[in-house]
Amino acid sequence: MSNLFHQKSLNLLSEQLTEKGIDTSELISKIAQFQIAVPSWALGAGGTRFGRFSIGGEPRNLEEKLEDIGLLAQLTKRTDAVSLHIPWDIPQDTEAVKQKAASLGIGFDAMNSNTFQDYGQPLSYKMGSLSNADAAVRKQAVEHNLQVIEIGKSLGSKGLTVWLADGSNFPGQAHFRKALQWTTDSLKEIYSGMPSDWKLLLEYKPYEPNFYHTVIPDWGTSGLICRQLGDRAKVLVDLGHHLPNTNIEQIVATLMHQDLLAGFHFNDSKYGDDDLSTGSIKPYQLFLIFCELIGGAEEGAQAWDSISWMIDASHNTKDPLEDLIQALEAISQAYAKALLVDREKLNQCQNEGDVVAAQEVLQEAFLTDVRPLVREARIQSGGEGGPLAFYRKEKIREKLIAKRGRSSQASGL
Ligand code: LRH
Ligand code: MN
Ligand code: MN
Repeated sequence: MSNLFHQKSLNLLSEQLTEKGIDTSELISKIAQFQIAVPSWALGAGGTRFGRFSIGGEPRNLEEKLEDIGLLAQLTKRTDAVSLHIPWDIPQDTEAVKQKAASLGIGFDAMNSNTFQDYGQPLSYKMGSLSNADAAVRKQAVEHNLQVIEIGKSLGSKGLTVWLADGSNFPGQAHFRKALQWTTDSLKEIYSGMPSDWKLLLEYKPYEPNFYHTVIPDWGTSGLICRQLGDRAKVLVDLGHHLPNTNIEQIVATLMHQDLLAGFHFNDSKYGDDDLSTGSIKPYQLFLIFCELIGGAEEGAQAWDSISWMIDASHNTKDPLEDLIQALEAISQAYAKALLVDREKLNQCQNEGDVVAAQEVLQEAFLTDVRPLVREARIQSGGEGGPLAFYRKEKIREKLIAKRGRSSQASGL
């Protein structure tokens, strides 16, 4: 897209928004400030337990993962942090990793522990980790999380994300109440091992890898546990971790109302935990989620800054960097559209029971083409107007393949 075309569309949109009493420059600066962390496991092709097909030029180590995120940051200006996963990303030389990240302008978002795989540790997690009937396995899993906290401390992270695969595949296999209690007790130990300025982000997921019962299947169970841990334990909403048609925006509103929302793992889903690109399936849902977030923050339910933002996706068929560019764009668009909602009018419609007008308010915002605003925010921050076009024009993947090889595989899902 030419610069002239961009300017023309931006001017037209600014005029329309000004007529509605919306300050365009304020919007642009809000969009520009919104930063979303990238997980270390999103940089390679994967996300499947079946065949894995390298895209070529995948990062071979943590330093190269940081380089990829640095590149994304440079092009999009929408990300400034990486979320590391242990043991996939154990830093060999912490100081060197910190320096490398700092030189690229990348910080360390929440750390992720892993007690859902066996990777050479003494006791197996086959029958669960924090919920395991064997106290020795629970102890090992707690200690792993405490080690992850230590690694995170040395890097300057301020959070621990826990996702558990714990559950059972057949009726009778597990004792529901005991499994929940053991999980809660284990998490209490982990929580008390966190520095006082850290938060614990507790994910939930209805099914997979267990298909009969999952110990933390939903936001309610996660919230119940968090309540027993302390104020710094909150619920992490991964968009893909819901049964089809779940009203996620309502979950977000309820969690904010209870000061229990830790943050997001952005992705999209058709059936289940598909880890599809954010906004590729249900962009309207994403917009409605942002409406609740903005409303909740403005009305004082929970501060905007207390919420963590991260992408959690992994693909087998797309160039991961191109996918991340698309995801960052989709998130920015949903946010920008939600900022356009006339909240006062919406409130009035709600109070008066004007259902039709309430829908109009939302549609008016959602159907606005906000791409010129998102593009302008990127340009003003020093990024590329069209990062995807730039990436392709500069043949960045080809350059990465030349440097790292055609069959390199990043550690991850
Ligand atoms: C599994 C999962 C989870 C992440 C973890 C690394 O569903 O995607 O959401 O946090 O893997
Ligand atoms: Mn997740
Ligand atoms: Mn997931």
